[in-house]
Order: sequence, then structure tokens, then C-alpha cells
Amino acid sequence: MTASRVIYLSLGSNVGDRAGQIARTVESLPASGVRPLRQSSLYLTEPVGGIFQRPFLNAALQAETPLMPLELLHTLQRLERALGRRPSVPQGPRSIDIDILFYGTSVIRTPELEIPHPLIAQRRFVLVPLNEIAPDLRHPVLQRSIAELLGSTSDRSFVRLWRAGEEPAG
Ligand code: PH2
Ligand code: MG
Ligand code: MG
Repeated sequence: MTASRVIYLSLGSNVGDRAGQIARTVESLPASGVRPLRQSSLYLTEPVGGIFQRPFLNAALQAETPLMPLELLHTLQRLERALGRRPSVPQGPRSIDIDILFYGTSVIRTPELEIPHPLIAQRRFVLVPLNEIAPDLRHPVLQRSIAELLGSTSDRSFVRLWRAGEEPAG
């Protein structure tokens, strides 16, 4: 019996029913061996990188899993496809994106998988939701808490709480 690890995921969607797809993702995780522990609010976020596209909804999730990191990655990729994700351009529109931010305090740098996610400190759409559920979590490489990383990031893109039912203009 493998001990479970605490992990943090970033969830994002900017195609179709954004909130519904994030909710379905969280509901589908237990059957894939990932138990949700704590979920942030949904945030409306400015698309970063890539092309002009619709604003995203983003959330952060704390969970636990007995899956090893690469098993976890492949499981989440299967779940993305099962939930209807179709190939898109890099940084482009997606119905659901599930990224692994942290896997315990592990540091993994392979071509297929990098943990911690390499762009955490440069992305307010990751830091703001994560700061809601884990402000004191320490980044094992940067040796800073999430609150500190949020306070010092140079990213200025907009991120704000999203209210259910609201449709942003533009
Ligand atoms: N994901 C990307 C690229 N850009 N921008 C926002 N606001 N939210 C995302 O989740 C996001 C993005 C690539 O996965
Ligand atoms: Mg992503
Ligand atoms: Mg991804």
C-alpha cells in the first residue's frame, strides 16, 4: 500500500461551459484515484500568452493521491480527453486544462514532466487561487511561500473572483 501524497492542481477552462467543466473535473477525480481535499473559488482571469481568446476561469485544488507522478500525469491527461478536451495550439483555447503544480515536496525535471510547475511564480491566474487555499505552502525550489510569491510576481494580468452566472463583456 503506497502512502498518499498531498498534491496541488491548477484547473482552467475558456471554452464552453467553463464552470461546469471545472466542476465535472473535480467530481471525476476520485474515480481516477485522486481525492479532492480543498478547492479554491473560481476566478475570472485574463488569458496569458498565445493568441487573443476568451477569458479563463481558473481554480486551485489541494488533493491526495497514491499515484506516482507520471501515473498521475497520464491519469489527468486521460481525464482531460474524457471530459472532451481536443487538441489546440500551445497556450490556446481549451475546454479543460489540469496542471500539476506541486507533488508533495518533490522536485522532478524531465522532458515529459516538470514539478513544481515551472511557471507558478509568473502566473497570477495560478498564484491567486492557490493563495486562497494554501498561502503558507512553501515552494521547494524557490524557498518562498505562495503568499510571498504572489506579493513579488511581476505578472500584472487581471484576476478576480467570479460570481456564478455572470457573463463578462468582451
Ligand atoms: N493556461 C494556459 C495559457 N494561458 N491563461 C489563463 N488566464 N489561464 C490559464 O489557465 C491559461 C492561460 C496554458 O495552459
Ligand atoms: Mg496549463
Ligand atoms: Mg496542461
